[in-house]
Amino acid sequence: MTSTPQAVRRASPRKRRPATPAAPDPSAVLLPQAEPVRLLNPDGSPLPARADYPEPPVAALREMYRRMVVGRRFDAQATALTKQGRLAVYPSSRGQEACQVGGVLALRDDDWVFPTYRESMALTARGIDPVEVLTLLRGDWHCGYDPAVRRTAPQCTPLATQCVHAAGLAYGESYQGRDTVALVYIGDGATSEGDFHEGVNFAAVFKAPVVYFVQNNRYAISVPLSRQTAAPSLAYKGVGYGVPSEQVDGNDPVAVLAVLHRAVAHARAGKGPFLVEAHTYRMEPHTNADDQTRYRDADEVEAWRDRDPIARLESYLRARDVLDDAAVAEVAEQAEAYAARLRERMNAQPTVDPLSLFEHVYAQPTPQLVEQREQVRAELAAAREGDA
Ligand SMILES: Cc1ncc(C[n+]2csc(CCOP(=O)(O)OP(=O)(O)O)c2C)c(N)n1
Ligand SMILES: [Mg+2]
Repeated sequence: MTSTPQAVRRASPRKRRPATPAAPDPSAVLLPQAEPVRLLNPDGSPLPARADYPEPPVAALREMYRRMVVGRRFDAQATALTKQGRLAVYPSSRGQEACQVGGVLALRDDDWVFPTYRESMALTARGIDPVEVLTLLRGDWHCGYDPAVRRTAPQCTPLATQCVHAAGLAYGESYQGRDTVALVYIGDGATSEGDFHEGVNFAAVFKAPVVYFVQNNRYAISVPLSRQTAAPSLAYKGVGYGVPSEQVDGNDPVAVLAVLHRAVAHARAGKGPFLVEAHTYRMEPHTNADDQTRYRDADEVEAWRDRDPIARLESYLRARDVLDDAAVAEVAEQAEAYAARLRERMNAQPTVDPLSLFEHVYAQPTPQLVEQREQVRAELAAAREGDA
């Protein structure tokens, strides 16, 4: 059988067209690395140094250790104050010390912090008076410190609303020619909120210098991460908005600080926002009002004790001979003194003027408020006369 011309053509070797070079994948520079960045093993032994995340200077790590130890003692004291009725509620950040302290250590004093209810430790680590930090949780009507002076927004309870506030503030700062950075603390659960997405999108489009720092502590009250998201990492949420992202071991203090240094430098250089997801764990219940035995096993909590961020940094610094028994004892003493002073001040009954409720609501109070204020004033006067 003779072959057809077509069959002959098929049999002949194909002419190859020169391959078109593949277009570079624009998402490649935005995506986080597949594994969270880690510079220390859980036992504190160092991993090989990396060019992309150079280790922070030893003085910064020693200071981080000090603030983490004081922070943990503050946190334990605040939890005790809820049991004594001195605080209405307290969301503990025990176990999250590397994130709490790393977030503020990576910033300059004139940068802005946008915290949630979970960040009391971060704010005290920033140097804000602990009694002022706890004012809101004591049930007072204001946040205790002056946000403009401390460059720290009030602790935000409505989830994720701080994401849009930070985008607006950071955009305003850069618009006025300042190189201020705003760092947003946000939880894993709150990344499902619309405000998170709106804030990240706005910041990306307008190149606002914001670091969105997600503390993934694996729970939103009783809702575990697996019921929160199907994303492989919360840091993947940046790519859809054109925001570069990274994930880090949130219980490795050295890695947390190294990654945040890079994120802050990126934002400060005018390159827009950066998203960091820190993998960590909340060791205590959501607040003193939560029963964690209803949604997680004690074994799970125990397993995270082996990844304690303070023990990890301490053993690393000891092995490097930059921390010894005397320095550890001195820091522990500072932490005790800090807690004792806080206890003493929180046990003093605050004097609150009920009429102050009417202040700072409107520049010009409405006629209704004036009427109500006068009514309260008259009632207080009558009560004083009754006492006399
Ligand atoms: C808009 C809004 N919805 C619901 C709540 C109730 N709420 C308070 S804390 C919380 C869980 C948040 O979890 P996550 O963001 O992971 O932060 P974490 O408490 O773990 O630090 C919820 C649902 C709220 N405060 N605001
Ligand atoms: Mg959470």
